Amino acid sequence: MSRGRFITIEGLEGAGKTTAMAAVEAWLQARGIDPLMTREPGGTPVGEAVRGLLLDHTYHGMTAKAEALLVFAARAEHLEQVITPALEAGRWVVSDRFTDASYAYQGGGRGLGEARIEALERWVQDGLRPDLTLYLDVPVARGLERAATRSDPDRFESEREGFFERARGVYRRRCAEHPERMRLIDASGEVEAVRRRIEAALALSFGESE
Ligand code: T5A
Repeated sequence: MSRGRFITIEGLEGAGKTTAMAAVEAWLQARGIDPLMTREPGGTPVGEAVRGLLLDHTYHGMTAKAEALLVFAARAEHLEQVITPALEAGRWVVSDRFTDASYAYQGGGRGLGEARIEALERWVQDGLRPDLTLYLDVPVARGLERAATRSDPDRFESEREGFFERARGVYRRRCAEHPERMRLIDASGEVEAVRRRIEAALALSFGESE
């Protein structure tokens, strides 16, 4: 049996990842593929508990290193218990965020730098990378404006714009550095236009599955 494919969706707050997840799922289902839809941080009982810690305002002063280690602790659990077994069983997996978010938020936003994230990635992932990453790019102010329609901002959503500008810079740079895997999708327009761009990127990568 051939290994399944691994797709990840990335973007700043309010980029439209929720909408993109639904578009990717529908595109795959229309081609007879039943993907496993999951998210990070999360996807397992331990991962969801870690997500609670990461998003909770109570832990406002959490150190950058602790934050990075928690994110990767959740990812280790997610990989061993959910992602790797599914891929090995031939199932396609779609994750709302993965390691590019650690490069952007902890490496860029928190200033830990690329090398530390790379070291954790090597240790925890043992060579596993997504087959395709769709990065939804929106100007920081527009994303935050969209996210602000929710009543209760989480610990990350309460960060200043500079944090998100650094994270966006890392995402955009990574798209340029990894063109074989990462696609930058302009997500600043209407939902329908963004959906069409996502479908075009999927067709380009997995055209043979159509
Ligand atoms: N994190 C995560 C790290 O720091 N390191 C890591 O390694 C990982 C994996 C939680 C946090 O964890 C951090 C980053 C995050 O801050 P999350 O819940 O996935 O991760 O992150 P959020 O960004 O908070 O999720 P959001 O729900 O805010 O973002 P979405 O999913 O991109 O936004 P969405 O789709 O809900 O859209 C927000 C609003 O905008 C509207 C929607 O209807 C909605 O109201 N909208 C649009 N409006 C106009 N035009 C469009 N094209 C629109 N698309 C969406």
